[in-house]
Amino acid sequence: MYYSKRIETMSRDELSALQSERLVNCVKRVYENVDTYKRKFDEASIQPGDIKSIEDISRLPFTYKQDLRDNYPFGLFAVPMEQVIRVHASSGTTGKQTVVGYTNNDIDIWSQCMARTFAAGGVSSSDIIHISYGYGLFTGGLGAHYGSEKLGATTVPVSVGNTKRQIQILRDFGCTSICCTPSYIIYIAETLESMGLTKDDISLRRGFLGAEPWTDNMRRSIEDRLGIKAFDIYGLSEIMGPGVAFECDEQHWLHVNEDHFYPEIIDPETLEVLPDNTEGELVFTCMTKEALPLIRYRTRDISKISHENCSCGRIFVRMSKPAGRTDDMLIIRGVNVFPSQIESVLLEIPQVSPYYLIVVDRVGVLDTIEISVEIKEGLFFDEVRAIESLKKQIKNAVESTLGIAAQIKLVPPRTLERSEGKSKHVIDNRAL
Ligand code: DLL
Repeated sequence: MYYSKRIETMSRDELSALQSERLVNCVKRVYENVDTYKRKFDEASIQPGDIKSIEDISRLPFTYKQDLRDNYPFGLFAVPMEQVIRVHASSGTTGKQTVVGYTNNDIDIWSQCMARTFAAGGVSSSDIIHISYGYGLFTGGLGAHYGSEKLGATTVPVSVGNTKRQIQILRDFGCTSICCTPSYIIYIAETLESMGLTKDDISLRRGFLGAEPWTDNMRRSIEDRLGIKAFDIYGLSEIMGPGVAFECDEQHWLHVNEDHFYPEIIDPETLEVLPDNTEGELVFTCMTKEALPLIRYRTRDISKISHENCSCGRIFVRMSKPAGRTDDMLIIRGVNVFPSQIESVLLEIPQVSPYYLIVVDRVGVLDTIEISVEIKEGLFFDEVRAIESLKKQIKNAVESTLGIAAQIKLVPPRTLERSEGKSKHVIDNRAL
């Protein structure tokens, strides 16, 4: 199903023409209204008139998270404050919050992008959408909320917390779709089971899960456990919030809302733009945003893009499930390791749950890595031999995938911290 079929299925030539027109306008707007961009363009000896089509985009300078911090809170806004009707902020782990703003039109486009996301997953106005992303400065709750209303679905603004009450609402209201992080839906499934209920006691059919990396293995396990189809949704506050990219029925890579956000993949070292199917850092340009139109924003997210046709008929380019962030990558004894790789390994092992915590430390000059893994309910924790052999199995699997030796610690069910929003999988004591 489409929300805006004409746009989502237009020809590549038509789309390029639209992108060119939008980019040319956007570059002019930022040059005239945002001091930082005027300076960046002048330094790069680029005048707005030099940008004539979307092909010229690679001539433009990049924008960094630091630019938002340096201009905290509203310094990169391209419109006067009386036109800004909403702000959100993302906390991040270091430094000041990043503040983002929206005009009336920006909120309308954001809602459309989220409505496309829901429609692509088969949701219509007859569905009831339960929203468990946080409401507030985080973009998840209100982003999904406005999209659900735009589509005409019945919107249930639950926000995070009180999981038992969430389950009661899911049951009593007959909610058919849910929006939350992948880690929170696993916690919901676990709580449902601990209440003596099964997936047959709720009416959920679809989940729109995102805001953190998750693997296809995790998707399969969520789908089986809750009897739903689970769609990945991607976005970031700086560009808009959820709704930058979404999965269609194929569940294979995410379509970027390419009429509004132009994606590029670059090599983070050489800054060169990379061809299709090559992994690198995602960069976005917001061609239609009014309040905060960022140019070539370096997301730090690692992905690849493909222009291959999709059987769903959408023209929009697809990005692979983000594998993590360049700043999440752990370098352990010189080997690059992403938490998502460890998660993939663990999910192949039926005796363990998807909860894990990676602790990295340094003893002398040597990095150490310990992975605490929760075993599944019902396993006998007192059988020493079984435990030792499970530990060995995990250790070997991690070693053969990542090429590094890790200490494995098995912990009883329900002992690692649960998260209602984005989960934290890594403690790196080396940085302390
Ligand atoms: O997390 C927006 C969002 C809300 C997306 C709800 C999807 C659903 P921020 O808090 O600014 O915004 O965090 C953005 O989260 O740069 C990625 O590193 C990560 N991220 C978001 N979605 C995904 C995903 C929201 N589907 C940062 N897969 C991004 C992997 C994701 N990482």
